Amino acid sequence: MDPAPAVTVSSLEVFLADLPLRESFAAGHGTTSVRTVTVVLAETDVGPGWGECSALPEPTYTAEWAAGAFQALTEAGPFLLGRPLRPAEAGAAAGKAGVQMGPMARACLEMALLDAHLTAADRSLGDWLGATTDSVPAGVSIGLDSIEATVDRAVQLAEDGYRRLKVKIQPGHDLDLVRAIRSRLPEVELQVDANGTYGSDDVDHLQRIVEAGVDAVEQPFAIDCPSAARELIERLAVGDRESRVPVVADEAVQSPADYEPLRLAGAMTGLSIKPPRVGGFAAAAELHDRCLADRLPATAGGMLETGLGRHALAAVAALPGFTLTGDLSPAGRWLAADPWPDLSMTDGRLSVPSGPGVAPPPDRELLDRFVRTGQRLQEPATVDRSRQGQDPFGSNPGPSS
Ligand code: OSB
Ligand code: MG
Repeated sequence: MDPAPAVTVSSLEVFLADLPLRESFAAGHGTTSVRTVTVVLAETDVGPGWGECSALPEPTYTAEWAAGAFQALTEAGPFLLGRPLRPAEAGAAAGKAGVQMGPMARACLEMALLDAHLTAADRSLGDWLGATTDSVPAGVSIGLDSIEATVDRAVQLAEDGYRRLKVKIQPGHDLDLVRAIRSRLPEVELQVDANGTYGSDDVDHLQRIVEAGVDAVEQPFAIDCPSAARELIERLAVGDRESRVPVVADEAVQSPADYEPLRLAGAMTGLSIKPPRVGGFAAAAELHDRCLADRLPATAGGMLETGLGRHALAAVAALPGFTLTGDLSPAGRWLAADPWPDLSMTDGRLSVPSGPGVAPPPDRELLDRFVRTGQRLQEPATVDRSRQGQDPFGSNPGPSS
């Protein structure tokens, strides 16, 4: 992966859109009922590029949320216009100018600038990243629900062709659920994701859950509980290394800098790489390379993205270190309406996008229909720091329609 060249942004549009979900998605960290999402359109010297910010509607999963990211990106905009910026450095450039953004907002800027560059260069994201396959096995996440409903859903999704199911668990809703799924689906690759809801007293119990037939455990313990993760990993260290059930870090790794301390503490034996959570594609590729060097299995994690983010995820998942099946389902698994073209699934696999850029552009009319608010930042920009602290939506002109 060569560093993408700098592009110069002439205008940045930031949108906050409320996309309908097919069903609520409940997890240990909270419930998402409408997929409010922040997206940007950067007009650059080489053409337009789109970026998606994966922050959820509320700050439940990590500290970022969609409307906060909307404000951060809107405030960052004026500092980004009219000068050459490498995609992976745009967020840091805004930070130096005094607008600090979380990893998901920074990743959104990187995606938009990289999309502009790759589209102009007629190159796909997978090609730029160094993808080694043209299709990836499909995996799907299942939110918290009753045992009966979850088992029915699991059976249906396995029939649809999904190779891996990732089931959300939380204390009091775990062992019986895993046993019920296993009795109906003895062969399926089964992962559980607790979103950090267990504590250091739960190591025995988690071991029992794993022994009921789980192939990977994602973020069982709270981020500030690495010693419990280490203890569980020690319990699971039986047999040869390759066949051990990995304890996968998700929320615990929010930048490449989080990786080495956690690995050295013996607190992770697998990593969910979500480009937005770790600050973008360059950061995700760096983490991927470390996983490969350390023989730590990686999985490509989803964030209930639109087709744009899902195109990106499928490209990232085509790197060779992703040996655990990821959250690789089409956006339509969650979204009832989506301005972006979706991925399609054939025989339990998704093709890695091969078209130019990150994804094809959205249907603007459909996007406008769901946009709650939008801001267009254009040169010559007057940087007015006194705007800080004001209601970011107060003087909003709304979407163009
Ligand atoms: O913990 O992996 C998670 C979605 C939103 C926030 C956190 C998580 C998830 C998922 C992935 O489980 C669902 C998907 O995008 O398919
Ligand atoms: Mg997770």
